[in-house]
Amino acid sequence: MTAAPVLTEVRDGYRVVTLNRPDRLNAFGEGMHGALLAALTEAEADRGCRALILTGAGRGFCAGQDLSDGVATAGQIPKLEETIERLYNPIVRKLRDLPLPVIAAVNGVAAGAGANLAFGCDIVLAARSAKFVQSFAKIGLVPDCGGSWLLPRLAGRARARGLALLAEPLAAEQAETWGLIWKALDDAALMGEAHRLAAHFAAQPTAGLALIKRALDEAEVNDLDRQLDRERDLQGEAGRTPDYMEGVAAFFEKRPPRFTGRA
Ligand code: T3D
Repeated sequence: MTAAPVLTEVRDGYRVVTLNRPDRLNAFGEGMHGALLAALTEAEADRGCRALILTGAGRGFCAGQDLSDGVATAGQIPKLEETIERLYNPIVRKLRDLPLPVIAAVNGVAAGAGANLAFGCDIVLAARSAKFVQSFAKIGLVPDCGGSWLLPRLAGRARARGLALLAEPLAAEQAETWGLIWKALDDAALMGEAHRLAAHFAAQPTAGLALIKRALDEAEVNDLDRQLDRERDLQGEAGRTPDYMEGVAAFFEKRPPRFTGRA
């Protein structure tokens, strides 16, 4: 029996989604794109799920597309645009739209689509031994999974071009120094910190956090005037959540807040 390509563990208030093809460094093979999208969609539908950890089984996080899938077989003309539209883009859009914080726990190498999948998460933690590789240039492809959009915004023009054109591995610590990820951690500390953050988020005002995500995403394309309008509207929405009332009440009553999250 073949193992499920994606595993989901339901914890108290959050979920852990694990890419599970360790013998291929969790490269995206047959069935894995759909399984990941389904895991994210199920997390979204579960109102008790208030944070998500995305990680990889074994020594890698994700090596991008499985290159042994036969698509590049001599004599065939691949239509990669179809794969991207059908398999990758829905995952990237779903990750962006999830109304809860997504923590990438990058346990090992993240290459190609795997690197950009990680960069698309809200909080990126990486083991010190992990590295990020924009492998695309090595095989004549273009950064996908949102990479061409994310890289210049995360790293700036010069570093984005260096990373994408040279396809050299970027060590986790360098990625932290350059602002591509939140934190590089000792390998043994990675999952503990990911669970600590997820448990923290599971007790926070989730609807408000989702509005923060939306505000920051929209700011990437808005000018200041448009963004001020959006802040007005999003703040209006946030102010109508029960968690806003609870947060203010807890402040004045000098007690910890009891947020209901996605209620
Ligand atoms: O095709 C489309 O649909 C378009 C979409 C494209 C999206 C993309 O992601 S394109 C980019 C695809 N990914 C790559 O090009 C990365 C290829 N892998 C590597 O460069 C290296 O494996 C790593 C830098 C990721 C890690 O190197 P290392 O030395 O730590 O491990 P390794 O020995 O190279 O790999 C271990 C095993 O995993 C090995 O198998 P083996 O020899 O033990 O049987 C290797 O072949 C396999 N593996 C690693 N990456 C892939 C893979 N098998 C299939 N596809 C992979 N992407």
